[in-house]
Amino acid sequence: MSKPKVWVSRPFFPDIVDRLRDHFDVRAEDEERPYAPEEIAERLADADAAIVGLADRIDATVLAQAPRLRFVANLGVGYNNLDIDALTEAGVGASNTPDVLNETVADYAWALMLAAARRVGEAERWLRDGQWKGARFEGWLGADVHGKTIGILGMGRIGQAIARRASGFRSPVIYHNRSRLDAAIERECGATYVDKATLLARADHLVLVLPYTPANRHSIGEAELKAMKPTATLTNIARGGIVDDAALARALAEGTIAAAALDVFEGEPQVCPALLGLSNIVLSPHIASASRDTRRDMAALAVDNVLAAFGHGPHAGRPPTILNPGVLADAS
Ligand code: 8YV
Repeated sequence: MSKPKVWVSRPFFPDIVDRLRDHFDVRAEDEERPYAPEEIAERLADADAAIVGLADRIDATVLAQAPRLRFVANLGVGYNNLDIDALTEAGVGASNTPDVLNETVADYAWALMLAAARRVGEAERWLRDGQWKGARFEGWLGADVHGKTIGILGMGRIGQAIARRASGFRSPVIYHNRSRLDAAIERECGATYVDKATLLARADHLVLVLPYTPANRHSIGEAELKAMKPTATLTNIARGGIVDDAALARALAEGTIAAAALDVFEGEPQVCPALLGLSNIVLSPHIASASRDTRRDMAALAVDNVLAAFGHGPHAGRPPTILNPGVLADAS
């Protein structure tokens, strides 16, 4: 009997992809690029499973052309590229990669927050540019992070990991989230719940960790930036589109807030040109989860989900991080 087919939409750790080969006929791309919907549909036409990334949109139109598809594993915790309702409707299971990246992403949120506050990127560019001619006692003044109020918008598991790190900096943490955390978790993270207006007004360093939904688009725009302290920094490691990038560029140019750091952009890999011209912003190409160990863990989790969905591996029959488990119940 021929093996089921799995499409792997980007190259990653060959030893991890190889774990699929005993059970699947693997079609793995050897180039990482965004695929047009027609290209995805063409690749899924005879696929039973797929491992995709955030640039690969799987929606009802694609699914209508993928009659054999039973499972899609997303290489990321955020899954706004997947239409979960359409997948469920089509009887296709879907998984993401939660938890394995929490600590790595939290480390990076602090790296960006510190870099924005202490002007690391700007100072490095200046030095490399040969401009360091002598010391200036009053040069390069940035903002402290220790002892300052850290604000977190979106308090899931990554937000909580960011909050826990604040105790070493003796920084109080305030947060806002759709739903308030249990008191025990608040205590463990040292975080105090506030409404969004208070969060914006009181945070010295605001970090965004919201999942992307259409309702969250431009959660931080002109009005929210104006509500922040002029000395504050803003860090976005969540999703492009949560911040109105054009409004942020204006706010940074006009001194509405002091500095920002973005790892994600609306329409990435395109970056709002107005941001590129500013010195008081740190920009990185969506790398918050990119430590060697964590990217391997994410890849392994995606592979485990696919294997499990087809009855293989230690989780046979129970994909460990399935997003729509009802699909399996319906299939059994
Ligand atoms: C990406 C992320 O998955 O997990 C997420 O939601 O945004 C990242 O970890 C990563 O950039 C791989 O595309």
